[in-house]
Amino acid sequence: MHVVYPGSFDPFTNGHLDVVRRASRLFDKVTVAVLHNPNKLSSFMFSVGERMQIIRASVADMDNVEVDAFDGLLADYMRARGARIIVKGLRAVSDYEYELQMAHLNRQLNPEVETLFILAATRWSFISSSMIKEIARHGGDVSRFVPEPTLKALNAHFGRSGE
Ligand code: COD
Repeated sequence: MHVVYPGSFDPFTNGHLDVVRRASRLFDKVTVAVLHNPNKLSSFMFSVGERMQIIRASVADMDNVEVDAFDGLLADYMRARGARIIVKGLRAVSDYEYELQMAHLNRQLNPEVETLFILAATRWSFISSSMIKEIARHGGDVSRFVPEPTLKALNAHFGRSGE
């Protein structure tokens, strides 16, 4: 079965990587779908191309994982790809309300689609992309929270050597 794991991934963290790995063990094919937000007001740190590159390098050891980009509605992207399962990660109750709303709306927009939730690994359940950016922005060490390609990209973004 083909599943789609959508997100902003700005940037890709060990929490995201863990969800991809768990999904890749459960399903035949996993598409990591990166939100391409053409809205110029969007505050993504990394371009969609950079985010895709980081993810591709991070998931290179998993044969059944591909990386793609989408814009517009996820429900339409699912239709276009002929995929019926959205995979999401859940960290805490606070994620649940937002994810529940999106899952119901996506089902309304595309009744063929089901959303499945994978529980975050305990050790990564407190990580979010926004916290990683904040720590990195202030010079903190995020190396244990993100894959190597993300670390390199953050160092490059902030003009650090990465040593
Ligand atoms: N451990 C496990 N899972 C995690 C972790 C972690 N540490 N951190 C994040 N996750 C999960 C999130 O819960 C989420 O499921 C996924 O990983 C991606 O997270 P983010 O933060 O990178 O991505 P989001 O939440 O900003 O992505 C939102 C979407 C892009 C999925 C959403 O905005 C969307 O579908 N947009 C398209 C427009 C659309 O269709 N809108 C209507 C929806 S009803």
